[in-house]
Parts: sequence; C-alpha cells; structure tokens
Amino acid sequence: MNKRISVIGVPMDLGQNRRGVDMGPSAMRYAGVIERLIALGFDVVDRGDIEIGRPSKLDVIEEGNLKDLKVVVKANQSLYEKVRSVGEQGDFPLVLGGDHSIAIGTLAAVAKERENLGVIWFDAHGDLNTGETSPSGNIHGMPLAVSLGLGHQSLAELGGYAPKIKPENIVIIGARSLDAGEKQLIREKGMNVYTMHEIDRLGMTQVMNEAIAYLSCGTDGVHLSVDLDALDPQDAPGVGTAVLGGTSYRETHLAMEMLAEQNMVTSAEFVEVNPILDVRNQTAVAAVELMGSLFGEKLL
Ligand code: HAR
Ligand code: MN
Ligand code: MN
Ligand code: MN
Repeated sequence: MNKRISVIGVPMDLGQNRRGVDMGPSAMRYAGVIERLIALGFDVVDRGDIEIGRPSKLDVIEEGNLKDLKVVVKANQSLYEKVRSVGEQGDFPLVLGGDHSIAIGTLAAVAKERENLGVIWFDAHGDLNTGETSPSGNIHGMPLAVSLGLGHQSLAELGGYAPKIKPENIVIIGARSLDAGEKQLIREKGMNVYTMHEIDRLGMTQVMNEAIAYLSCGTDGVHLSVDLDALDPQDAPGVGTAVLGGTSYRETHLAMEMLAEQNMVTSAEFVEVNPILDVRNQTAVAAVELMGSLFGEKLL
C-alpha cells in the first residue's frame, strides 16, 4: 500500500431516508481513525469533509424515482474532484461516509486512469438498482449500477465518462437483500456474488481466497467499498438498513487481514455508519478497527 493516506469525510445523508448517517465521518474520527493509521506507521492527512448542499423545497421534487438527485450529483462531483486530486498526488484515498451514494464519486475518480479497476463490495445489498428498478428511489441503493453506466445520465456520466467498471471486475460479498431487478442484472451480467449462503457454506477464508485470486489477474487496482450493513446487526447496529444474518465481526476482520496480506487494495471507503441509530459508537469503532486490519494491524 502507498505510504500516505488521505482521509476524506463525506457527511452525506440524502441518498436514503434515515437522517443521521451524515454524522458518520465525525463518529469515525472520534473513534480514532487518524491516530490508528498513524500508529501503523502511515503518513496520514485528514482532508476534512466534502461540503454537502441542502436541497431546497423545490429540489426535493423527485426526478425519475431519484430522491434529491441534484444535491447528490453535486456532492459526488466535489468528491470526485477531491479524490482525483489526492490520487494524483500518489496518496491512498480513504473515504468515510455518509451513505453509499458517495461511492458514485469515489469510483468515478479511482476508475478514471484505470482500464480494469477491480471492486470488492462488502454489503448486505447489491446497490445495483436504477430509478426504474428501485423500490425506494434512494440513490444509496444504486452506486454499483451507476458505475456500470446504468441509470440517470447525471449520475452515470459523472467525471465525464461511462462506464467506470466492467461487471466482471466486481466481487460482491455478504449480500442477503437483493431486489428483483438487481437479481436479474446479476444474472444477465454473470456477476460474481458471494451471498451469505456462500460465506456460510465455504467460509470466509475460501471466499476471500477466491476473490483475491480472481481479482489478482487482469485488474490494475482494487477499490474496496465496505458498507457496514454487511456485518450482522449485532456487531454493527448503527446502520440505516440493517438486515439479519450478516458477516460476523471476526469474519469481516479476517477478510480485511487477508486483503492486507495481499497489498492489492488501492483505495477504500467505509460507509453507512449512522451514529443516531448506533449503540455507544460501536459501529464507528468497528469500522475503524476494520480499517486497522485493512492497513496491516496484526493480532500478534
Ligand atoms: N435495495 C434497496 C433499495 O434500493 C435497499 C438499499 C439499500 N441500502 C443500503 N445500501 N444501505 O447498501 O432501496
Ligand atoms: Mn451499500
Ligand atoms: Mn477506467
Ligand atoms: Mn447496504
């Protein structure tokens, strides 16, 4: 991994319905993310937070089943520019959310100079909806579809190009709540999805070995996107759309530790931490501990 890490906060809560996830970056800073990475020997620069506009009453009018589209696009444009600028300086971009709609800006930036960016997507959900398939109109359920070039043009063409990612370069891990349109898209594109069924059946070790081997050939970088709702709600209660039966605290750490050994991840984001729904900042702490494992913290 690169020596210098640039931390970027994105206090975005407009990609979904539950207020509070905008406080995620603060909660992870209070949980000691900067200090933890410094203690691991990294040069860490906190780039502060991206400014998120507030929708005016007129803006809230939904456009093609896409809630708060304009403000989400604008914030992702700012995030795109920030992530590009730190990437150009050779830093490792570490983005703290905010809801998962911010992956639209992160991916637009990190995929720009790469022909074959790999993506590892830890999530209970597929985030593969478009305005047409989304049951909710929440943009945080759409970022992976957007990165494939699907959905509203103002999202899909952010950064001036589309698609960002090839479907065969994506590995989804932890899925257990997929909408009909998402299942159809996964089948159509033959995407790599390790649902909780495969994790239970094969174990996280084999799942990660397969994912790592698969992405090691043919990719020119790997973006890791961790939605904290991938974890079981017992271990990460502070998320807006908790789904029972997720990955355990240790399974998720093991996954991060295995990625650290490979030194293959070139950018990362940790999203959906909602302090209002959390218990004593437990989910923010878990996120920061997972970042520790990702960046090479060892148990012994
Ligand atoms: N699939 C549902 C939707 O599109 C729920 C989506 C999301 N929740 C998230 N994203 N936290 O992973 O509305
Ligand atoms: Mn998600
Ligand atoms: Mn590219
Ligand atoms: Mn999710």
